[in-house]
Amino acid sequence: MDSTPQPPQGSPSRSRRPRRLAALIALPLTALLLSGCTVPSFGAKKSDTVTGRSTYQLWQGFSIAAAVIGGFVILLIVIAVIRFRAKGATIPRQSQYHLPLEIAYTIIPIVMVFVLFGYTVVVENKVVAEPATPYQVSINAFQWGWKFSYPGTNALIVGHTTQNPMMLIPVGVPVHYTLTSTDANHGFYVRDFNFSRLAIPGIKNEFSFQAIDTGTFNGQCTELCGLYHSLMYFRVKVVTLPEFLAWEKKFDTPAGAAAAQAANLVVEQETSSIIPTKPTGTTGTKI
Ligand SMILES: [Cu+2]
Repeated sequence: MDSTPQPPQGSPSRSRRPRRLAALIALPLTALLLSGCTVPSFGAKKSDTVTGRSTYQLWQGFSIAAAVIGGFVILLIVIAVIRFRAKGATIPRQSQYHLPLEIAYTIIPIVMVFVLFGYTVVVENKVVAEPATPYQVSINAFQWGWKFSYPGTNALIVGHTTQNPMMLIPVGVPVHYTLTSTDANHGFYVRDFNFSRLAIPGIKNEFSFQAIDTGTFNGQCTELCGLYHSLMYFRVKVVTLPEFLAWEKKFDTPAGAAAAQAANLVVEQETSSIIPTKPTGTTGTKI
């Protein structure tokens, strides 16, 4: 007769335990890998503007908080599943109406929501702050293009479906923007700036941001606004302040004024068209 002690029925043998533990660890790690989650950015861009970086840090904080809380909840579930799994007909000790515990799990989430809300308000206030600055850009969205004008100067950039316009701004100084729409709702979005605002007919949206690095960044319309919405691209070129001022001055010459006039004509043609036709050729002002 075999006298080897047998493990109790329903509990894994000693040799199976390490494998089960490895599977338990591997499962969430595999899910994390398959999700394509990048650390420490959590899929966001670091941003090339001062306020965009605040938004990025807020996103990181939210993601870390969510990971910690999610991990804690999963841990509790796994402990409950393993420790209190069915062992015959015995029901585990019930602990409902445990007042201190119920107070704790009501108050702790409320505190967490207030903390996250507080951090959000601080960052929102930074994003919507309007520092005094002499550098201004008026952005007008239309079906299907963008017009960037610079109040107090003759500088003007217009582009549409066949020609993506380039908005020029200086680095290291805050720039104030007003955003309007001529016809439908449009979305002004620059991914590298972590920034998006709606352009709504009859509404003047205002905001500011300060670019950190020079370079060229892609932007696009993010609000489905009609037939050629998918072609409403633009670029933002960040240059040094002397370069920016020299560029603005170019528009003070007769040639610059003529280019601006031609650019305005493009907007009139585009917005007066009732039946949309895809424009051809290269009109508009390029730098
Ligand atoms: Cu659009």
